[in-house]
Amino acid sequence: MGHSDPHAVHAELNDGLLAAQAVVSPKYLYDALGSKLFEAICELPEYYPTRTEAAIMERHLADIARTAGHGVTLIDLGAGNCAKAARLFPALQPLQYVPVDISVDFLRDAVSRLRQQVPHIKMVGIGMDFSASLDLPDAVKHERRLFFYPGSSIGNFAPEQAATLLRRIRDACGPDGGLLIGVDLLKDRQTLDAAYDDALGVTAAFNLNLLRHLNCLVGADFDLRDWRHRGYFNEACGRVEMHLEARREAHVSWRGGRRRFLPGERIHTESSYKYTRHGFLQLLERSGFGRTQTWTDERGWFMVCHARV
Ligand code: AVI
Repeated sequence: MGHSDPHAVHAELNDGLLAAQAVVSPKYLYDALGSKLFEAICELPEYYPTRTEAAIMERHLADIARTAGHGVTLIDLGAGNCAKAARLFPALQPLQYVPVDISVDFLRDAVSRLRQQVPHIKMVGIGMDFSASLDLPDAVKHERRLFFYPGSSIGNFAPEQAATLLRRIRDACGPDGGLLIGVDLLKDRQTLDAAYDDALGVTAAFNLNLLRHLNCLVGADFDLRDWRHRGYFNEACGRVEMHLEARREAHVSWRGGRRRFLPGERIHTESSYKYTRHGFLQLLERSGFGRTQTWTDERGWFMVCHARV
């Protein structure tokens, strides 16, 4: 397992914090505590994507496995606790499992637990920021590859960046490989607002924890009590947005920089794009995928899609 380059991390965060509209990439939401808070979000009644996707996968598992093909190397992008991929194992019977995640310690624990439960599947955990590069180790390169990108994490990229990542996946999966991806679909505002601003405040804690992570990554001195969570659907942009909003004037410094935030000023921490079925299939096509198959739930809230070149 590896680590992201600390200089690149510092440069990216410094630029984002100093931008006219301050912005921090959502990948920094996932330190060890952030990954645990995200697990808790997935249990919330308001956060429908995880359970809706799981229900689609469970209901259509045999069909999905038949479409994707057995005996593949399963490359799990943003694997987290590896639970979603593990549910595919019985039907898919992968030869090799390669979980990839930026949160290295969290991944290491998950992989060592999973190894004990499923000792017959070879596992290679990779700590990597795959939004920057998908350069996989040689051991992983030669088998038939199925990329697995569930949870609508693709929605956390703007459509152009999403197309870049999808093209990178297409190049890495080769002519006989494929991509199994979960995508959240556009729906009513009330449902979306509640999913990203839950009554218990877990999403607020998840968002605010980003500031703790920044304190640690770049030696910043954010006081979490100066900030509040905002999460809502921006219909014009077809995305849910998360921001951290200054409750009062806040002076923040970090290694190599500082900034004064005025009351009400925001740091944009995440966008979560929602697609129509047609819109996402077009994005796949633009990214070089030709043959696609989709599965959805009765309400049409979420879509699971298999795509090959
Ligand atoms: C990981 N990702 C797809 C989640 C989402 O829905 O955009 C992250 C999340 N943010 C707030 N709640 C969940």
